[in-house]
Amino acid sequence: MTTQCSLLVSLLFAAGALAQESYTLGNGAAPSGTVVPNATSTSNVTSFTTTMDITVDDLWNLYVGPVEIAEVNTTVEATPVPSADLIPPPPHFYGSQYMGYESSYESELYKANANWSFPKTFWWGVASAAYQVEGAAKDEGRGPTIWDVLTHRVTGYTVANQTGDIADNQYYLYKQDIARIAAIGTPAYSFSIAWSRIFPYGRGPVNEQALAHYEDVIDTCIEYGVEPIVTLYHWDLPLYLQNTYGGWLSEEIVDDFVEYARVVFTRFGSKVSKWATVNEPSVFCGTYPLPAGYFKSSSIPAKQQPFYCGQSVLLAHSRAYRLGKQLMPNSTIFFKNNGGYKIPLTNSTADSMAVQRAWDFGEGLWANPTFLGGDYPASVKNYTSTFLRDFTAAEMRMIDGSSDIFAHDAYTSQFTSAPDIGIAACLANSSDPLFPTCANTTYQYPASLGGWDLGPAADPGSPWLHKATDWVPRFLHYMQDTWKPAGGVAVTEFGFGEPFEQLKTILGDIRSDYRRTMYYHDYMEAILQAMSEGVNVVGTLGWSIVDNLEWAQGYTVKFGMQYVNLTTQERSFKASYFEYVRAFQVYQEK
Ligand code: GBH
Repeated sequence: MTTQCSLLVSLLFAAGALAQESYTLGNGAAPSGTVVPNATSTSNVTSFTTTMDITVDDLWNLYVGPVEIAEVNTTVEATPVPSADLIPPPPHFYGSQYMGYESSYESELYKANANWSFPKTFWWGVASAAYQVEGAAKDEGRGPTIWDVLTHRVTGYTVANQTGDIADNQYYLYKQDIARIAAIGTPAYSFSIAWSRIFPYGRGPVNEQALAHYEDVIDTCIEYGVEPIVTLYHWDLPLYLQNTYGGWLSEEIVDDFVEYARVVFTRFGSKVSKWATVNEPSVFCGTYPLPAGYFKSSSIPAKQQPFYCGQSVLLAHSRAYRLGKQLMPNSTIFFKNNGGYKIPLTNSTADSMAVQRAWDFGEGLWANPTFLGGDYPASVKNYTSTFLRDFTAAEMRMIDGSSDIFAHDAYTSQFTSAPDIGIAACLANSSDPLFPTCANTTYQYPASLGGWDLGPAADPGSPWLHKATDWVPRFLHYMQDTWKPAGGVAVTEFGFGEPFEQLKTILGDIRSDYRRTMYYHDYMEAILQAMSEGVNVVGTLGWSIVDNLEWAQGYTVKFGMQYVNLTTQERSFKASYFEYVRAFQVYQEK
């Protein structure tokens, strides 16, 4: 790309050298014109602010530095999946019963549960996200994102400073990945598009090469009979937008996001009918404030930043939704919410109040505006109205009803309770670590009940995740009863980080992922049960198609239903993948 964009920068020079980590970005008044930063040594720290024209290469060089390059860096054609790769584990290998079967031992008693079924229209598949699987960090015009900076520059942000530079190299290996999931019988693949591939600066010039790339990913899915489900934003914010106006902290992002959505919807709208705008706003808004010193700084108090982000997200999502429905009237458009089922730790009034606050500041922050009238839950509003502007009546109308389904990344559950000091005392102290939610969580029963985990723990690198599938039917009822989504509930991510999987060296051991298999087995039963009780569950997406960059955990926690040998990039199906597929083989109407 030869185009340049202007960036307003404050450069801070430390004595002796231009340490790339040491500059800060500010928003002071700036002289215009191009000023080339000059790194001559001075005895004092000085700073100046300027506007300079900056190329995508400049962005990489200044803010990220060199990236690793994969050996394979052109698109690879698929080869047939060997039939030996598609042999499921022996039936009783796990000691588990087939779903809903009355006995796992006597074959004549194998009988599916007559009350359970998935309708033909139920959609299901596996999921991924661009930065976690693609690699090809700088290739074909991709602009840097905040995650390139976090992984490359912020020491210790990820385990062993691991990056997504190469990851699973899916940018070049997608044909094989799609062929494999088709071969095992997966009808849908949910992936995200990297905003900074389409718009290297997040705004401005469009990169046709990236559009052509994703077009081929989509066409390849269709060719293999796999429905493409596309997410526009899975946390990989174009760096330029962060450094120009603070990214999601500014409502300026709304126009840029909607323009990005317009380009992608227009290009792919005839081929893709299920779209997620944003993935898990609680999580990416929760990453604000970003680490100091690497990005444009903000004067917004730290605890308020996630809510400024949230305001922008609700506006950006709902406007993109309205545009999407105009361009693609038959599409299903939604955002992906996230959070665990909140179980009151005790039956005290304080704990049930804490549970409500946890729903409000977790799912409700996004779901109440979207499904219940356009505004925040009262407890949230009570806090945010002290610093955020109100939505206008027109904005509330735009936000209300802006999701066709309730899409939830519903991995786990947690016990929820009032803070030890009480909710009122927590609310009175804005520096309390639990403020402003003022609810505590734990994964253990109280000591009086033995202190047991509510279910088996995932890898210690994912302490937030326990297998809590017993609670899934209630969770699904809760979502339907609370937010009453017209188009039903979809579990758009669920999965399990098999404990210590990264330590295993024998492929057979890795593939025999007992706990993850049990997780999928029991989770699918829980969904079938909830459906038989009247919950309108419409789809599921298992996380993940392959082991990938687990954000701060790097490659040390594995969520893949396929193992990836990161040296050879070879993939292998794990037992859990077969178990997930089997739920549909047994229960989906033909
Ligand atoms: C999903 O989030 C993501 O969409 C996906 O990218 C990711 O790979 C997958 O989960 C597996 O983790 O470490 O205690 O601060 C799931 C919801 C919310 C779970 C944030 C981890 C951090 C908890 N995530 N949470 S903690």
